[in-house]
Amino acid sequence: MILIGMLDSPFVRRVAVSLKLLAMPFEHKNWSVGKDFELIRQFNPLGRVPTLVLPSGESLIDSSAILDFLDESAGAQHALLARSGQERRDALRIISIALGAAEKGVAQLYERAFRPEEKRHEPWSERCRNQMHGALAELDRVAQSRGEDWLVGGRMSQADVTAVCVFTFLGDALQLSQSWMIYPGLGALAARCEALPEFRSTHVPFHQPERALPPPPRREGATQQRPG
Ligand SMILES: N[C@@H](CCC(=O)N[C@@H](CS)C(=O)NCC(=O)O)C(=O)O
Repeated sequence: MILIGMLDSPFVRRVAVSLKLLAMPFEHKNWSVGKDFELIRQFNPLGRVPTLVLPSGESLIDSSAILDFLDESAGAQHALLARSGQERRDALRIISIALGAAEKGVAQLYERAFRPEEKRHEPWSERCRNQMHGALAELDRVAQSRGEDWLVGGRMSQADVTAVCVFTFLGDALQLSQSWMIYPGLGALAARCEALPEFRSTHVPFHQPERALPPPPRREGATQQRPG
């Protein structure tokens, strides 16, 4: 299997961590949604990551669909998400809140990365920031209520993987240096997970994506953007 996308994306990373937890070997293509947009579009008409290419050549699109396939392949005993019942509902609630926080974080980043300065709209970014913090506060409340336990059930699940990938991403990408103090429950869970080899080997520094749109006219003395 080939996993397409940079690991600084929480969506890509939660798939990479899951592949490793499920002991499924894969090749990784570290392609950027900025500079490698056209290459990614050959496998995913949306030009988004993660995309998982199966040995048959079939491309799976969207992290949730990919994880669904991985769980099905792993079998119910190893799957990272319960198949039914309260545990599944609780995990899906946490995962949806975490993915929502990630989307709101990405929206803030793209406002900076893909929009010229004069077209940025601060009230929109402010709304995204509030939504992101609302989601993180709820995840933190759940984490604190679980104490030393995993977020759902008696073992690590997709809820933990996704919540931690998102929390670490937002801390790195939006420089939320205080995030471990503001969200101590999530911080403790992240510390526990990030120490594991599956997380350590997939943690990379955040790179701002390079704009995939036509570049703006060059200004005298303008500094060059780092490739994403
Ligand atoms: N719902 C998607 C979200 C994936 C996503 O937003 N990926 C970002 C990278 S962090 C992306 O591909 N951005 C490029 C774009 O949307 O144009 C998933 O869970 O896979």
